[in-house]
Amino acid sequence: MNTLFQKFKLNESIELQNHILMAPLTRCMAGDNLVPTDAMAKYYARRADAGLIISEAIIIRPDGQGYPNTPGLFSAAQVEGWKKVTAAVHEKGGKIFAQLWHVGRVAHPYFFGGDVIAPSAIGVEGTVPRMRDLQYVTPKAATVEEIKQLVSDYATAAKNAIEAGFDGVEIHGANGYLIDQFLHHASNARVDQYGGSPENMARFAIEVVDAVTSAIGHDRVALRLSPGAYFNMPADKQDREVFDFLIAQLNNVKLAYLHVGIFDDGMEFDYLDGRVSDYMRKVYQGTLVGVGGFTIESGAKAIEDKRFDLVAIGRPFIANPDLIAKAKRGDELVAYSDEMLTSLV
Ligand code: FNR
Ligand code: 8K6
Repeated sequence: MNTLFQKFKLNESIELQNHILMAPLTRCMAGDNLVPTDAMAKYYARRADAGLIISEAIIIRPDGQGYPNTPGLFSAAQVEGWKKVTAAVHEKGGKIFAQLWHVGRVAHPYFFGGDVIAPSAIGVEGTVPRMRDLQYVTPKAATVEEIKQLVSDYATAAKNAIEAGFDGVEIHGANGYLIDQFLHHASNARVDQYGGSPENMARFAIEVVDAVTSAIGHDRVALRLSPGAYFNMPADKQDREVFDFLIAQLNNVKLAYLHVGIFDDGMEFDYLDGRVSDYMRKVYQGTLVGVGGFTIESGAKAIEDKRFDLVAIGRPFIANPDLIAKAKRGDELVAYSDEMLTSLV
């Protein structure tokens, strides 16, 4: 337990006040033109005593949107809106990374009026959450030129994040969204340099990481990955080789951290030989952030057992803006429930 409340040096540039991160949590509460609101600034500032806040996922460009009112980081007004959020967090002594997001094939033209692009023209079944009348469409396979543009747009969004006062960025490479779609056989059937082999399937992720680290420095860049394919994505045992290859490459990059993308870290995956966090710990040599169903106590234990270095907490942070203070006092936490998603407290 003691370790949890001690400082943690991510690298030469960034020191965290404790080992507890606020996990990225989409809240669908941005204002007109996807600009962050004052209520969002207050919401994040209330949680500034986390070691690091990872923002809700932020779309890097209009066609990255798949849910209503998810904030953006591609217009001047959005950057100005985020400045209020980061200033409010910094004023209370906190640190905040922007999670950079493009949903790929889970985007819906309803939001932006254009093509939905993805690695391959393979759609997902079903409808947009909260807007059940919007059926997902079959995406268009991105051309190589469009892929280069996407890489460059991630770098631009990262620069915008720094301009907006964020301490760094977490590239959202998890949970079945664009980057993850390149990494799994179920969504990537390309036969060019972006598909067909582990090296090719990992290329887009590596190009994004390279472009973003070149834009803002590797100390300020983190990445979230879901080798387990548990959301919007069926699992395929061939995916293992793709992640083995990608994570081996990442060992040379010196990212701020690598973050497990999972809802429940109790889940086991045959082709990963167990829990996704244990797999990532085995293959990744840098700082690993665990997540998925942890309490303060179980998170502390996992860190003591060296299963990962830092723990991210999601839903309990929605239910308890004062989670850190309560945890330090040993107070009981308010239980999370889905109804809490309707207001930003
Ligand atoms: C999430 N999660 C998530 N993950 C992510 O990478 N970007 C995001 O924007 C979101 N948004 C989001 C919204 C809501 C309402 C939930 C419940 C979850 C996943 C989240 O970061 C985390 O991995 C899981 O919630 C598991 O951690 P907890 O909640 O068990 O601590
Ligand atoms: C929940 C309503 C919020 C609408 C937007 C959600 C955007 C991302 C939500 C990620 C939730 C992850 C759920 C994973 C379920 C895995 C089940 C095994």
